[in-house]
Amino acid sequence: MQSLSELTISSTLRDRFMNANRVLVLTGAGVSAESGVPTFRGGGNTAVWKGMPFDVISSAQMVQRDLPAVWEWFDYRRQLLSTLRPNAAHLELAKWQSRFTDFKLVTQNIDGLHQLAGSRDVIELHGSIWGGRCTTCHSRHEIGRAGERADACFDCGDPVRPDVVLFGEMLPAGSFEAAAEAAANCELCFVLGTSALVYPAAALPEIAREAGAFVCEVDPERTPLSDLCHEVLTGKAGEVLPLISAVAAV
Ligand code: BJW
Repeated sequence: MQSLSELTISSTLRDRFMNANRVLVLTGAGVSAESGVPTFRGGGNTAVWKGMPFDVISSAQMVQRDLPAVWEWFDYRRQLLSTLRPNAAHLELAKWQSRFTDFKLVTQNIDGLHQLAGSRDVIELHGSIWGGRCTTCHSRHEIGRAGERADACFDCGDPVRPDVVLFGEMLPAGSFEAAAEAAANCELCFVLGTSALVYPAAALPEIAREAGAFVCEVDPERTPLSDLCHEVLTGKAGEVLPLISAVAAV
């Protein structure tokens, strides 16, 4: 990884950043890493819970087979999250929303840290850890910061599961469509802290690029999207984003 002092923000990116009206940002787990939230992948590692890889415990099959175990994993992560704060990347993105005429923040993260930093109208493609939904009637149940949650649905009494999107499950109605429309219409697209392995989220920068947007990735590691990007800034989001703002302020 380049050191921050070696990182060059091109004059093209600076000009695009200064002049863009329509900006789309796609974030992934790496944006919350500096807050202390573990990523799923990266550095050759895979997140594991009690010996189970995350894609086993965070799967639709596990919800069917052992819902209490799934809740245990999500309760543990909510407890951790309740002690964590937004980092410099979340705070910078919250500032960007008033900088551009049309700013859309799309996240794969379920942690709610963008909203805690002050971002509004965030499109949460993979749901929220702060919600549950009924396995039968799909009623939604908010989970408070203190962690209190219902095991049984208030409406029909059937089991409640985490309101997140697991592999093979559909994204929340309309969320990808809204994100894809923003991608097709943006002039500048940032891809931040995602391994870009999970679809359909990883298709958004492809849509933006195809529609003529300038695409910039910020990540300490290269990803399958790096070659598609006009600019790749190798570094941590919490360090690089403030630098982009600073360069554009000069
Ligand atoms: C830093 C950093 C720092 C570190 N600063 N960066 C097309 C092709 C192939 C497959 C499919 C396809 N379309 C659909 C699929 C199937 C599947 C899929 O994509 N599979 C692939 C993995 C092969 N997709 C789905 O199933 C999706 N549903 C769907 O498509 O429905 C339609 C459908 C239904 C039925 C049949 C067919 C179609 C749903 C995907 C749901 C993903 N869910 C999870 C779990 C959520 C719950 C939980 O949290 O437990 O979402 S999986 C996990 O991965 C989580 C994340 O949101 C997601 C993405 O991970 P992300 O954010 O990229 O994190 P990491 O850890 O992978 O990467 C971190 C990055 O940060 C790294 O690059 C680091 O270097 C970097 N980093 N520090 C900046 N400081």
